[in-house]
This record gives sequence, C-alpha cells and structure tokens, in this order.
Amino acid sequence: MSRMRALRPRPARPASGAALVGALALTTVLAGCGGGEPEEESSGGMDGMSMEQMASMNEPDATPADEVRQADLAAGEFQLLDTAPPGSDDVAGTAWVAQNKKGTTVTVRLTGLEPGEVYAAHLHAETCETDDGGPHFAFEEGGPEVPPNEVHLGFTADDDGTGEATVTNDREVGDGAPAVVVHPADAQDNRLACADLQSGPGGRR
Ligand SMILES: [Cu+2]
Repeated sequence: MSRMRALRPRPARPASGAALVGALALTTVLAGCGGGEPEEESSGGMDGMSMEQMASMNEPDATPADEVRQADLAAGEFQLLDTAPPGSDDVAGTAWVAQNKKGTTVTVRLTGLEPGEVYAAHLHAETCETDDGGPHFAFEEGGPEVPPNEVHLGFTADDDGTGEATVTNDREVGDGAPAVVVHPADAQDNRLACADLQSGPGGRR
C-alpha cells in the first residue's frame, strides 16, 4: 500500500490572526511544558513561557490528524477531570492521533472553553484512569521535556469557546501515548480533561 500521499499539505484553512502569528513563532519557540526549574515556574506560564508562546504550539496549516491519509488513526473523547477548574462543566471535545512512516499528527478540538483563554494539551504516557494520564509522553525518557522530544499543543479559545490545534512530529509515538490531556495554560496542575485514545474501527486508511 502506498503511503506516498500521506501528510500531503492541503489548502490552507482560514486561520485567526493569533494562529498565524503562532505559526510564525513556532519555528523559534521550542520551550515547553512541565519539568521546568522551580524559579522559572513562578513567572506564570510553564517554564517561563508566555501565553503567546504557549498558544503558538500549533500548526494551523497542517492537515488535521483525522484527515491524514494512509495513517493509523486513534481517537478519544475528552472527559472532565476532578482537577478541572470551576466553571468547566461544558468542556467537551475530541483528540485524534494519526501515525504513519512520516511521523505523528495530533489534533484536538474542544468546545465549552473560556473565550480568549489559552490552553495547552500534551500527549501523556498513562491512561486517563492512571493518575489522570500520568507524566507527559516523551520519545526519549529523561530527554528534553519540550518538543520535539514531547508532543505539546497550544491554542486560544475563540469567542464562542471553541478551540483547535494540530501539531506534527517526525517520529511515530507507537503505543507509548495512550492519552491526551488539556490544561489551562496558566494552571498546568489543573488538568481539565483527558481523552483515552482508541484505534479507530477502520485502522489504517
Ligand atoms: Cu499535559
């Protein structure tokens, strides 16, 4: 089966100004979430990242995971976690992970978010049932806790409370990342929702 067409770019979809800025910033921002030095964590965001930097962990022109051809697709519905901040009851959404020889694409889409709020999402190494997803997935454990060794997404919720992000990584995560967790970017410990990834009925398509 040919995989040549996998991850072929599609025509750019309409993107918000913020998303475009984010795409430009992505090439220079590789700082990430989790495991930062304590003195850096006090500055608000993770590892001293600004909200803008976190919102830039997004490739709005990339083919979303659920549209990647010739890939193994897994998906999961987000479930609210007990650690979700008050007022999050309407949050719902889906995470998709597509993998093929060219690597991994992750897409999250959510509704019921706080308009204008910045969110982060990561691939996690445990299922939602186990410590709400456990630690971040890392290609090399003990390596840098930032992309490309981890898979981080960031986005700003639209006026209607919807949010979407897609990121790509040139390695396959295999079955090492069973869950995707969403956090408010300014409150990483308040895990908002978790999605257990299940392989789709169609498998590779
Ligand atoms: Cu996370």
